[in-house]
Amino acid sequence: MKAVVVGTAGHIDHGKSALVRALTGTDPDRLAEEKRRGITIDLGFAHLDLTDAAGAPIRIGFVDVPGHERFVRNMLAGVGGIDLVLLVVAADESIKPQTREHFDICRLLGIERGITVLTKADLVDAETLEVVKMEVGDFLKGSFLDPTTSPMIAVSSRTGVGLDELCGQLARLAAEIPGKNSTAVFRLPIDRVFTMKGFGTVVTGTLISGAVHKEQEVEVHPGGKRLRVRGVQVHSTAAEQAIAGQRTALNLAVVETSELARGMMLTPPQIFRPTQQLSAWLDLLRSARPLRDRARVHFHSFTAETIAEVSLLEAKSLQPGQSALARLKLDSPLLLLPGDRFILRQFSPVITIGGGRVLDAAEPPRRMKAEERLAFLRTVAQGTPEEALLARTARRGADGLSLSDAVAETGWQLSRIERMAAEMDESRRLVRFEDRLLASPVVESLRQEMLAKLEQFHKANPLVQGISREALRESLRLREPIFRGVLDSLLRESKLQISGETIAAAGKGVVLRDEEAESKAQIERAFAQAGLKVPLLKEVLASLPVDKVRAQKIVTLLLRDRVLVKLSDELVFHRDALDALRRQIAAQKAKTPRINVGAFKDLFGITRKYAIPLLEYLDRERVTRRVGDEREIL
Ligand SMILES: Nc1nc2c(ncn2[C@@H]2O[C@H](COP(=O)(O)OP(=O)(O)OP(=O)(O)O)[C@@H](O)[C@H]2O)c(=O)[nH]1
Ligand SMILES: [Mg+2]
Repeated sequence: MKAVVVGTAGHIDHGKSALVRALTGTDPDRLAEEKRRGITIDLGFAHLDLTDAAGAPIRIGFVDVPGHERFVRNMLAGVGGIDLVLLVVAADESIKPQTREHFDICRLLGIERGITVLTKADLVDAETLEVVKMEVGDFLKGSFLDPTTSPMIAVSSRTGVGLDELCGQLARLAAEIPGKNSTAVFRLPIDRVFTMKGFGTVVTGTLISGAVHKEQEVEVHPGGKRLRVRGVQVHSTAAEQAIAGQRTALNLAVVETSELARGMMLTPPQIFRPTQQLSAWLDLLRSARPLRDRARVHFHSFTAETIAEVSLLEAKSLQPGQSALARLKLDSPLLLLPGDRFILRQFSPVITIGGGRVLDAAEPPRRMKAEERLAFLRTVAQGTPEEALLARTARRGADGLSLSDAVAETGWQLSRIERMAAEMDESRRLVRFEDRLLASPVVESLRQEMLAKLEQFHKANPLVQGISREALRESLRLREPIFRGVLDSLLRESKLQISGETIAAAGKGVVLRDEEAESKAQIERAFAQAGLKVPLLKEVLASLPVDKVRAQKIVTLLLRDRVLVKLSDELVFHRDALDALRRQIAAQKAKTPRINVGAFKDLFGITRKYAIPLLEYLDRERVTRRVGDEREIL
């Protein structure tokens, strides 16, 4: 059965409670003090079953609010979840201060549908009724209750006049109301806590989103306490579950009533965290005084209230009738989500001055610049849900937005976020890497960065086949799933290659190995064949198939391994050639124990340029010893 929640609104004594009783048979004023004083103090509840034009049943849950100016905060706790309002104006009094204030509150909360009910019609003559109708019609012009688009009905709760017409309009409007958001995670703002004999602790509220089941575990915000739902009642009837839009009572296991209070919110466990900082779109009423930056105000949202400090993000003050982006710092933490409406009341004297809509209640990334934050908030305020999700993803940069954070930031169900992400992945606006979402431009720059890192590595380490996976990940400072995702995307496009734990740029690793091995062999060969008549090092390097830097590296490696031996900046010999030299010199000793430079040159067929460094080398190696102009062979 479709369920719709209807709230009353209007000045004190204008007949709101009498109207609810006349419609439902239930007196919403349940407190002894209310009955004694004849006024409503706290919220009252009743329900009525109607059928729509097609004959389908509709259950109307009423939330009756107090009109007294001192109890506006109770009124605010009641109107948060309503679908439709009955703006009650007594025909014998017309518009009064709380008519205006309650009406302002309804507009600020974004309530879209309602009926204007002129009560106590039995107390005025037809002419007076017409005047009041005109007056009220003027007052409502251009609003969601404009009499040209929404009904205005004169009734008498005493005589019953107009009640049938009212029920007809209620059924018609209720049928028009779209089903509440059941694609969102369940949230129940608590409006009453009491003990029921034989049951224990019971909380009630208007379920603003999702569904809550019997035996489900719930979390209380703030505080984080976990409780089990022992029983569910919908509009006073036991049920297996309650769904968005229904007046809901939950019987909670093992909890003292003192641990729960109006203003707390129930949700599924381990999803949300209450916040003390939020960004919002603010609307200041025309009747309000200009709101200055840093003003302290009373903040009301659903059944909760606290004190907030307003930081205006675009100007030093906000003029009456204007709207602006703002950041609110709350005195106590509340669970709020984008789209939630709130009311602001002046600190003192306490009157309603404005309201607004939450845009973001998540901890914003620190590195965001002020103008980036404003752009983000504008996108969230005006964009489609897809654009908002994309903006939330983009602001997390290379960290990405985890799916669980996406749920916590939006209150949307995981399945909805996954579906949206899949569509946007398809249209290349974002990329999903395991449980994280990244904006496409971010992924593209990570891909470029990874390729640049590889290039850099190859340049600095020409002899190494590739960088180790871990070193590459650390140099990019990426989370594992994102690193893996970027790596895979480049691998799929053959922009890099992986062998075991080693990663190389495309072509680089393998080609590098071949070219270098080849070059190394070529150098060795060149020097081995040259014997002592070695070519100039720079000539050998120039003839190699690798660039100069890498050629130099290969030489360094050969020198380190003592395959080549360097005797001067220009002269490098192969180890075998030098060994042969030593053997020949040793053999020479038998013939002449001494040798001079000239004889040495002739013996090996080399020039002085080679002979001197070679003899000096032999001296160092203690193969020969210099004696005057000659060498003694040792
Ligand atoms: N004659 C007449 N009296 C009415 C009618 N409706 C309400 N009353 C009387 O007006 C007085 C106030 O009615 P309530 O229904 O308590 O008014 P209310 O708007 O709920 O007041 P608060 O909740 O305190 O803001 C009561 O004495 C009612 O009997 C009506 O249609 N005709
Ligand atoms: Mg009342």
